[in-house]
Amino acid sequence: MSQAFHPQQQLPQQPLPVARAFATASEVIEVTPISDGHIHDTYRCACRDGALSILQRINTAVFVDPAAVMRNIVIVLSAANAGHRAIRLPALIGASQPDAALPVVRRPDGSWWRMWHAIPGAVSAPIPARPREANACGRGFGAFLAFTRELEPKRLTETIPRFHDIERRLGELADAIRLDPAGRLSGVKREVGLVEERASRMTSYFRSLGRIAPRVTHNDTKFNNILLDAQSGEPRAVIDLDTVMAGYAAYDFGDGARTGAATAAEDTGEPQLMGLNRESFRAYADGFLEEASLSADELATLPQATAYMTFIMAVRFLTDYLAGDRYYHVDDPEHNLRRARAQLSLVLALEADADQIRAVFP
Ligand code: GN1
Ligand code: MG
Repeated sequence: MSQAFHPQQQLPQQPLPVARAFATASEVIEVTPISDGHIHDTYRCACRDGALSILQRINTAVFVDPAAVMRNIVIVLSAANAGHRAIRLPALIGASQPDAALPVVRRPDGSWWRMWHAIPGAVSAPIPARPREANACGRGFGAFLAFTRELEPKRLTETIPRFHDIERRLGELADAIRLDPAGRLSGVKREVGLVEERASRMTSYFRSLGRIAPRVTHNDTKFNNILLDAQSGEPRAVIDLDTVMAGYAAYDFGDGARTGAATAAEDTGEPQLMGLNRESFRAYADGFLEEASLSADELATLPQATAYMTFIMAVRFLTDYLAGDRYYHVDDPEHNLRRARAQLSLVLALEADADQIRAVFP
């Protein structure tokens, strides 16, 4: 186990009593941890009537204004209930004794918890994905953008400021390099060099996005944030609404392709196996464009979007590695380094495939 610092872990909480403070139709009888996400603590809850729900302790070190996160989600869900959507969103279960306007349970130790209905028969897509799953993923995230089109981005709070702004992320990397708080810099000279060589190009790309009107985007379109129907493989639901806020279509397109058209997992220990599955990429892009109906200006940003999102994740993982694993959950002390290396391998592969990528777009 790593010695990573996770502020939440200092205050162990029993999830079962918290789960029972939500208004489930019948009593929660079993709570099991799920280790999928990198941010929150997540549990699957089984109820006496057989229903399943998902309990999450919100990571308030990452989301310092959890009320704003929940307000954003409530706005997005009520817009979803109002209609025009081809994609389902998960539904929240409120507290049985709501102490506030928000569907959360707050504990005296300062922790914030929320609960979702599980979506029966829906599964996350495997990684690496086959073209068919990549296409479903593209359609699902594309449909999400089509649905949020009507939502005014100013209604949502920017819960993590400058989330996909590479200038912010490069600044944080520079701080980590200067301070080297965990004494890990000497082992990552090559990775730092790869980042530095690309920094100004990525910054120009980011600045060019500023010429487009922001819209409401999901901002965390990792492949496992879409659920597919276990039988038909059709996109069923888009989950993880924490970072839904103003952004650009390029963010959602790029992060979905980063994870859904890659040949290996985000944290593969064999970065030489990481690359672009061209067939999955084409299938993903076709699905996304079929549903999203983007403007010509937005379309023009997509060929570089996957490399941009992959690069920003490389920078963030490398920064967290240098910082001593303070942000992402890690399985071991090398985990963030594996993630950073795998993402950098993918950046190199995307550069090598730039012509083929460009040819996918109209
Ligand atoms: C985090 O919540 P999760 O695990 O889907 C992160 C994303 C990264 C992702 C990398 C709030 O996403 O930005 O792309 O890890 N979320 C936050 O796997 O930082
Ligand atoms: Mg997330």
